[in-house]
Amino acid sequence: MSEIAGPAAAALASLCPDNVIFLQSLPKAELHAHLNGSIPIKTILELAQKYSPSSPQTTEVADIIEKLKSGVILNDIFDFFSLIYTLTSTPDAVVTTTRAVLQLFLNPPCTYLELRTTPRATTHMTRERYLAVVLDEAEMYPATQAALIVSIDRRMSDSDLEECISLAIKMKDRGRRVVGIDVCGDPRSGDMQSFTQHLSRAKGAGLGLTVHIVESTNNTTKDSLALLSCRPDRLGHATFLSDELKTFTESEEAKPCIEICLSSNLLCKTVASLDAHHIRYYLKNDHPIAICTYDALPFRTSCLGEYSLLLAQPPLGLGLSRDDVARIARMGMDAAFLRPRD
Ligand code: 6MZ
Repeated sequence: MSEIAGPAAAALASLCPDNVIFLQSLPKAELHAHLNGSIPIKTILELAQKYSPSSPQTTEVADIIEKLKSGVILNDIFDFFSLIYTLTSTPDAVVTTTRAVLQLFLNPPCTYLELRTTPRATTHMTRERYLAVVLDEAEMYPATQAALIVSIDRRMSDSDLEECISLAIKMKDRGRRVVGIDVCGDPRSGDMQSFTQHLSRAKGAGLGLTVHIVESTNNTTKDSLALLSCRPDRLGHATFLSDELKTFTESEEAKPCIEICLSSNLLCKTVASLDAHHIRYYLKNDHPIAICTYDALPFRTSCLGEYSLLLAQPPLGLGLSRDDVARIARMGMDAAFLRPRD
């Protein structure tokens, strides 16, 4: 497992060995992890070397990794993804990254992983090939351990959306382990109204739906309402949920589970402190939540690290009881699209 740093590492280091064993022993689901945001440091450095030892990309990756190791937060995460994409444009590189990420999460402490990724066409592969390669790796694990969510990016055109949703449905219908659709990407882009017909089609075909929603102050209420109108099963972040959006979310018969990513919120400063974190609101209101890593690479975290933030005493953690942490872990398992315990 790649070493962690930042708030998650500090919380984990503050726990007594007994509490670490307790967290390790809890059945835990990782439901919000982006494949290309979760590549272990060792793997990304190897990929950079393989790409070309003396290329500017290799030097840039090495520089960024050094910065991440010393606790620097990336100013533009999308520039970072563009760089990663250069290194992972072949089927072989996708095999390497997927295998490494699955190992990262599924060597304990994580019990079940719903990995998400955006089907990417390059000069070396089609979107279909990309998805098939990722699925081949995920399906080496039992269905009770690993499944795939197909991400669609807010910047996608109508025809890209059509292609990605059709691929996800086709794969699922062929018995491949695609369990849901995610809407992700830069919240400043895209018109979510034009996404709704595609999302409804995916839901109608039996796929789960999760959407990034109000993760920053850049999201518009119009876009959020359009996404909520598709009745997502889960919501990514929901950090800046207005009263209007809260009413919408809480009136649902089955309340959508909120995917909470504590380290990312602290590091990106979308919450001022753990004390002010919206997780407290959801816990108080008995609203289902799941604890997730999001992008383990730039946020230097892990599943165990995120759970440590629940149990550690303030100011390093939320100071929750073991019973509360066990309840939260159960909520995460219950929110899985594949329902691994069924
Ligand atoms: C917004 C993010 C993200 O799909 O290529 N993604 N979108 N904000 C973030 N963090 C603050 N982290 C990841 O993984 C990378 C893609 O996931 C989304 C972006 O669309 C990014 O291109 P995959 O595996």
